[in-house]
Amino acid sequence: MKIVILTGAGVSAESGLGTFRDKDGLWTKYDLNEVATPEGFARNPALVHQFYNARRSNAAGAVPNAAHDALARLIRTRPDDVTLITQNVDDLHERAGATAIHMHGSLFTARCHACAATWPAPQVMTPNDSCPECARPATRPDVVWFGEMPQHMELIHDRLLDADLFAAIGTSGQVYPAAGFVDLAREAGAETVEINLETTDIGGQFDSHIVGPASETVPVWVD
Ligand code: BV8
Repeated sequence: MKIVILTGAGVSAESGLGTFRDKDGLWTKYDLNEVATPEGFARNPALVHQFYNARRSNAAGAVPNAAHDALARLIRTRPDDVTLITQNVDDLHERAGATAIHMHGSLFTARCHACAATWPAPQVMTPNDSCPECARPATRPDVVWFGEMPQHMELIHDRLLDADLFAAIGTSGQVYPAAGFVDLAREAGAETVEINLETTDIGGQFDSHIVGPASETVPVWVD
């Protein structure tokens, strides 16, 4: 049985990392147009680096929770059946021992927007850092901003169309194309389950719902 899992910020919430759209979420503190778009970066790279430096530091200090551990356990026991896709840019799935497809990139990778080279991100990035490949002062966090193409979409598309079971864990279903993955999975005839604190705006697309905090619901669902 082929299982495709999509995670969002809710899976890292109990590790102390902020979500985006919950009460006092990140988008209530920052204007996403200023810190999560190429235009915002062009206008004020220092603000964008400050936003991601703070999140990189929080993520580095966070610890995977029982949901990350349970997903890593599932992948370890069924490596050929499970595809884990995450919208998150933290590395908690990896630190729990799972391999995840990062469709929105990673806080821990830097990229050169001149030559597209990538390298492990330093703890603190500034607009004056120069690219280790081409030496131009053109570095950015390797994350996918609004208006940019998410990463690994072909692979993701193939896995969704081959899914027998699709689970969306801790995501509000507000951001595309991730919010449309459940439709692709349903097209493939997959059974679909939404695991969240609440039923989301796309909740009607799922066959079933498991409501509760991921650190409690995911280990039970996995086992
Ligand atoms: C693109 C950057 C095209 C990294 C982010 C239709 C089709 C295609 C595109 C669009 C479309 N309509 C609109 C668009 C444009 C746009 C979009 O979707 N806009 C929205 C706002 C309407 N999409 C894009 O721009 C995407 N790009 O489409 O490109 C293209 C094509 C060709 C060539 C070029 C371009 C790019 C989208 C990626 C944007 N980058 N972030 C970062 O800073 O992290 S998105 C941002 O939202 C985050 O990255 C996050 O990954 C994403 C989704 O958020 P969630 O993870 O769901 O978090 P949220 O806070 O919303 O929800 C948390 C959930 O957890 C809640 O449901 C809560 O109940 C639950 N929860 C909380 N605690 C717990 C819990 N659950 C369980 N347990 C708990 N304890």
